[in-house]
Amino acid sequence: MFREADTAVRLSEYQPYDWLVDTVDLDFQLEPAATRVRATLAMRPNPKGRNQSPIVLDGDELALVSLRLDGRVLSATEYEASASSLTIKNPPQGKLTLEIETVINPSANTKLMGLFRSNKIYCTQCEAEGFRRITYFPDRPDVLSVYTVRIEADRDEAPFLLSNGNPVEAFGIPGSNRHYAIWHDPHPKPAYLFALVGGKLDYIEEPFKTVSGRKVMLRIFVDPDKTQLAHYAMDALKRSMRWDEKVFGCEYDLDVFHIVAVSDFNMGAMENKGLNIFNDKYVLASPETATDLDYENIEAIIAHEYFHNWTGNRITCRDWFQLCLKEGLTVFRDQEFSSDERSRPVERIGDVRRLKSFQFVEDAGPLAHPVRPETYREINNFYTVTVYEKGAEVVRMLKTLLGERGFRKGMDLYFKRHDGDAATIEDFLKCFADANKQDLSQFARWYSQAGTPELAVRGTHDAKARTYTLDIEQMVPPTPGQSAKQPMVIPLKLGLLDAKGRDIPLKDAKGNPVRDNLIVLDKPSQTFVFSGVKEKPAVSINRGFSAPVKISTNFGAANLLFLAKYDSDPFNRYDAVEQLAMQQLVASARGSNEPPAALIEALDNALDNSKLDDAFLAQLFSLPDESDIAQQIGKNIDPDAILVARRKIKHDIGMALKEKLVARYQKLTSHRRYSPDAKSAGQRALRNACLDLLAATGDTAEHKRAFTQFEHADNMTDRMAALAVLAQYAIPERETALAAFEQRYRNDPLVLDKWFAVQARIPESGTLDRVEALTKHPAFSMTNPNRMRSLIGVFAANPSQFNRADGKGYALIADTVLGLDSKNPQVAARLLSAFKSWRTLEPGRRALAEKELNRIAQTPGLSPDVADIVSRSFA
Ligand code: 0A1
Ligand code: ZN
Repeated sequence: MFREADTAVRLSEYQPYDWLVDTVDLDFQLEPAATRVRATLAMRPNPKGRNQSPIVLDGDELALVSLRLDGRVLSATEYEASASSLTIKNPPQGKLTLEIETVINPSANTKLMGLFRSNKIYCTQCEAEGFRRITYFPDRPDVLSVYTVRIEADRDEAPFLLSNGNPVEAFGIPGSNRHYAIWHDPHPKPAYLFALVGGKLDYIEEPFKTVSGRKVMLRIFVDPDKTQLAHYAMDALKRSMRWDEKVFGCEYDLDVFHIVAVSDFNMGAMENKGLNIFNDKYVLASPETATDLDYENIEAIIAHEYFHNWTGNRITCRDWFQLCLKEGLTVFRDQEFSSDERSRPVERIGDVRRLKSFQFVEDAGPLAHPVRPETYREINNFYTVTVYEKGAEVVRMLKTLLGERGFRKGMDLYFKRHDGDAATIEDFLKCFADANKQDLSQFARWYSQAGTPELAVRGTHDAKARTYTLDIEQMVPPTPGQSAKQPMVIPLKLGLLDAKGRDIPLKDAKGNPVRDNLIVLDKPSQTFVFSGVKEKPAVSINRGFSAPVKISTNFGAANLLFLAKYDSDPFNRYDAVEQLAMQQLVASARGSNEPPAALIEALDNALDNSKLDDAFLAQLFSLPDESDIAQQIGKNIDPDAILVARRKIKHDIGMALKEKLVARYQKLTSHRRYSPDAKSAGQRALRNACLDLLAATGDTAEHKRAFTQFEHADNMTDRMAALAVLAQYAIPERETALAAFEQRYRNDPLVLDKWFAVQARIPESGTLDRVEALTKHPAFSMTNPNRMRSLIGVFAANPSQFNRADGKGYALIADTVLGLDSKNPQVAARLLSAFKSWRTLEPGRRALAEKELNRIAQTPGLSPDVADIVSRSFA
């Protein structure tokens, strides 16, 4: 049923590859169903490898057409070829040239890995192990080569032919309707960064001059009629390039930088050297079709892929266990970019919300794994929130511990020491240790120990001694394969507030100032004494979410309300409101009828505070999600009770603050032209948060308000927000609005995705039938990842409907996973991970979920991707 345990790949078994591949020459004859690939590899024995070894190359669904070594056709006894590997048994142990010819079928490639066609555009995806679906090759990130690529194709079918690096030449082929282009990438790279694109495209271009004065041409290629939608992405690209020069000293290193947007793509985007390929969702935008969140995501993903040019491409990973080396670091870099471009506190709140909503859940369930896993059976399943988001938090902690300058010194050394390398986490950490003369060996546990650390904090004030004492215990919960844990290094920023809400200068027991208001835990239990504290202070701990941990304290509810009103740290001020809401929601889900007085007081107070900006207030006014509440409850979860509790609290807030919310809604009604900038987006976010709470009062006039906004909106953000509000209520306006939306956008797949998603999210028992009916909609396609995720993926994340008490939600997802598995296992496996919290459910639902997981597990012929997730789900 599953792959045998011994097919697992282990970090501890890393061996360098026995051969070096100095250059790779690729020659593509593009044809929709039979593309011929000729690969010429200049190889020599790796001095760091074993002597006298055969050449073993990876393949995946490949058929060998011909094979030569140093120009000579090899006889059948000299090699062994299968769909998944090619072995040259006794190669000469010196420099040699291998010429390999394969034929592949891009049109039949539904896995969207290797060379495939999306909307008639040829394109590739090679990370992590897709290059082996193009030609036989040592498909591992520590084999670096210089690539030259010749692409030939029909001139009409594929007027544009692109690959990595710089263009060398492009000509028509006389006497035929074919043409070709040659590309050369001077930077040695692993095969996963190879890319090719061919098709009918159009582009926008802008020149860019790097700090040192080099001229680069930037181009974004899109479907021929979509160029006007690519300008925001271009703007984000130029800002990213400038920012990376300024903040990290990283300059671009080729003559061109190309981005191509395609509509069938498994992930968000891919950082192929000089030729980034994007899911078009993260390139195309106009006020009419994209929301503020879309603009924000486009900016962040354009930046992320661009930043990979240094963190990922110039310095790549030795093996896939080191994935966080490029991903955690690059997410940290894109988060910093967004913080500098927008509002730092608001970005931090958003990043932490996502971390807690998704990564904390992963870390608490059967799929938990370290930021750097030590074993895997399918690497595709490790592109996770833990590797990416927790990986970024670890880099952030490093910066907190070393300070701004110490961090930059470490990064500078990393770029200097490892440029051109395939590096490890040890290499990375050593740069920070060396540059700062610090021992980071205990800190390294963040990479090897899974699970979210839990802190129990007790504070005591001694009025006589004028001291405040914090006793802190840390515990890392057991996770699959890791029962006992070692103490972690945990940087906690904190503040003590006096009765007027002012920060008391922090001094240690000896009266010395506490640097950066930072304490560092590194033992199971520790005591910190602060002196000169006359009165019992309010305590603000883990400011800015300086460590990704869960904290329980004895500070009490009054402390929270105080922080909500006065904390100088914006993140903790937000977090105090969030905690007040959470306490209320959890109590209510457990049957309490206590009105949310403290929460309403905090929100009321915030509305009156003219110093708080709109985007920040919008965060305060958007309550924890149902799944966040479930996570807090932790076990025996009844999603219906949570839904009721959340609705009730929204109703109570809407009623209590009605006048102020109406006033704010009206004040924020703007007649200016739409602009996606952070300030305008913040105004819209707050206005739409007010609308949502007002509608929660159940007042028909408020539902009308939402419908009016829907009808008169001049931008997608406001239109979509109104539709999302209406969708929560079984009222005639909902169906009217949904029909109008469909009519208006029926030819725009990316916008219809929003329409699918808003319906899949409806928290009503009719949603299952609605979703099933929508799978028959002409615009829906099971094999397009964006469509699939918008409808089925969003349904799987609808807590009350996926977790229906009759188990039909689980059955729908299981059926979809099984139906999709043979076509696109990567997307199927990701959908299956919706079951990751099944053990926390109340017994009835738990049994139903388990039944579906068993049904999947017992299905013969599962892909490695789905087999891996389903087997680990039982941990
Ligand atoms: N390196 C990309 C993520 C990515 C990974 C695998 C893919 O295969 C389908 C595609 C993209 C990033 O971090 O953006
Ligand atoms: Zn990335």
